[in-house]
Amino acid sequence: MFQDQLVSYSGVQPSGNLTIGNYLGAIRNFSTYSEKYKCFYCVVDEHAITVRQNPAELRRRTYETLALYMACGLDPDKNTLYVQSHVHEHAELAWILNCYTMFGELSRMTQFKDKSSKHSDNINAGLFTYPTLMAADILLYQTDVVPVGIDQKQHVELCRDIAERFNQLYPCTFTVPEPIIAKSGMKIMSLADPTKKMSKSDENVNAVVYILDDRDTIIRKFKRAVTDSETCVRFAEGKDGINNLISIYSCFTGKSFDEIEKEFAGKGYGDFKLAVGEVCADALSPVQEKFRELLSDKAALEAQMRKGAEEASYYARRTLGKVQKKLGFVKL
Ligand code: AQP
Repeated sequence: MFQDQLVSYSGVQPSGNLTIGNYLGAIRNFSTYSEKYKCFYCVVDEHAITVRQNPAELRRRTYETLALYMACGLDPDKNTLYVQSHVHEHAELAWILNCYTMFGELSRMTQFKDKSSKHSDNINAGLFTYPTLMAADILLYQTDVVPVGIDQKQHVELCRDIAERFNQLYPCTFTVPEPIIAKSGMKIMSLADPTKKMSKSDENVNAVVYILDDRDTIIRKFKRAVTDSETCVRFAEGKDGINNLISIYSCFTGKSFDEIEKEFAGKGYGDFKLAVGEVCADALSPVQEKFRELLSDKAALEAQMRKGAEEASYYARRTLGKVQKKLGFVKL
């Protein structure tokens, strides 16, 4: 909480083209907090470099991610939208929090284990300490709620532990945040391997539906989605592919799983996959249109980045100053 206002904070890495997992699990839910909360939504470019990025692509995706935030309905007058590397307090607080985070805690993070097995040639210290930078992001703004997909829950829980540990030593420093996991869309799975999370960095482009995929591509990808040898559309254990498609259809239509099973009773997987593709394409079409309009004005996006960074810095400076004072750093 900052000045009696509840705070919502979240971020997305510009580490690839954003997917419907990022959209349904996170971005789409961000705007639900705009009325009651002071909201900070960040493009976390410093997190992205924990795996190797092509500089030109990272730059392009940073603009695109900001434009997508706005295209998905985040009004920059009601939400502070900014880029992480424009607010240096994130990196400074992360260093401090590293000194209050245990090696064993970081070693237990499943994302570190997954990413180090995927990038075994580059298991760098940043990949290991990613969660303390994420804790700094959240704690700088005295955040109350963090809307994320379920894969980030473990990191938010570690952030809570770090905040509580710090508060015990230096009382009343940080607000202890709660992760908010949307009931539907919390974990959208890969279309090629529905036991795996859909990820923007997946090398198989057919496993992933990107927010900016055109209608034909979206429908083609859903038609090719891996399912099972049955034909009946029903949510059941062991039917990971169909369960994933039912969840996606439910997210886009608001229908319950029961309603969906009734709607497709007597129809085959082909009809169902086409329907999932169509509702997804219909929902993304206005987002894509708005995105193209926003991206065509780079100067306006840069003005937005500047405004967001100024707003965010004001809050970040206050928290970092408080922390430095409590630690005993000399202020000139
Ligand atoms: N498949 C998903 N289903 C639901 N939510 C998801 N999120 C990511 N994938 C899914 C949520 O999106 C937000 C931003 O994620 P991120 O960019 O910080 O990184 P991530 O969780 O590592 O996402 P990716 O797409 O898997 O990125 P890469 O491939 O670069 O690692 C988070 O709230 C996340 O939960």
